[in-house]
Amino acid sequence: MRVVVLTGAGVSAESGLATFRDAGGLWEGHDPMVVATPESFAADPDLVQRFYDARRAELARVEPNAAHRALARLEDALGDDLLLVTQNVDDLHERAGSRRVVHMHGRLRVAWCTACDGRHDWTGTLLDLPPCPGCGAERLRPDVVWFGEIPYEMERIEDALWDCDLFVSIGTSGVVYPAAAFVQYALSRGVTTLELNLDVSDASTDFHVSRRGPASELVPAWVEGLMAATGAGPVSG
Ligand code: BJW
Ligand code: ZN
Repeated sequence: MRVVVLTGAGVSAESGLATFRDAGGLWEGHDPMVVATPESFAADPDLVQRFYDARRAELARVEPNAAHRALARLEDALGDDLLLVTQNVDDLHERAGSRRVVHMHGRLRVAWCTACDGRHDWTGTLLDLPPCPGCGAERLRPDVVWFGEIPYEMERIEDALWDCDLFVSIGTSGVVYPAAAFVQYALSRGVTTLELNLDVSDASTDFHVSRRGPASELVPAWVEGLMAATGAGPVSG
């Protein structure tokens, strides 16, 4: 069985990372929906860099939760038949053991040089214009996808959606495109669709099945059920 899983901020909420649109999702009075644009960065780069510096630093203080770990177990069982697409810029899926992860909105721990187009692992601050390790230019920004920019690896994601048997959306509000359209794309291909979310989302009625509850409970239960139903166990070798 080929499965595509899409995760959003809700999968990392129980690790202690704030979501974007739930109560408490604001940062120092700034709406992330406003901060996350190239226009905001051009107008006030320090404000935007501080926003991402703070979130990058926070990653060192959080750990993957049971939902991340369950998805890593699912990859152990399904191997290449699972594609995990995340909108999250954190690295909690990888730290739980997932390897086939597409970060369609980029990664916090990577800096992108807009002078030479190089990408560099980054754990510290980007605020004081550190030089690019590749070309020396002081033009590093977080390697994240803002509104108006094109998400990463769209062709790979569309190919996987085109070819899967099951699409599962976990902890995302379903308001940001193109991810919000994946369920429609999957449905048009006759794919079975499942949503796991704490609450009703904008897209809940689109799914064949929509379950309510915390990701740390719903995801392990779904993964164990799927593995039992398909007889999938850890892939050896
Ligand atoms: C739990 C839980 C628990 C909580 N357990 N669940 C008009 C119409 C249609 C589209 C557009 C339009 N105007 C503009 C657009 C396009 C625009 C867009 O979608 N805008 C909308 C707002 C209208 N999109 C873009 O610009 C994108 N680019 C694009 O479209 O390019 C064109 C193109 C596409 C494809 C091919 C070719 C060309 C880019 C979008 C970039 C989004 N970037 C951000 C910031 C990333 C960096 C950062 O992290 O700061 O991505 S915005 C932000 O939203 C972030 C997230 O990944 C994304 C989605 O948020 P998410 O994950 O859903 O979080 P929340 O907070 O919204 O929801 C949390 C959910 O969890 C809730 O449902 C809770 O219930 C649940 N939950 N606790 C389970 N314990
Ligand atoms: Zn450079």
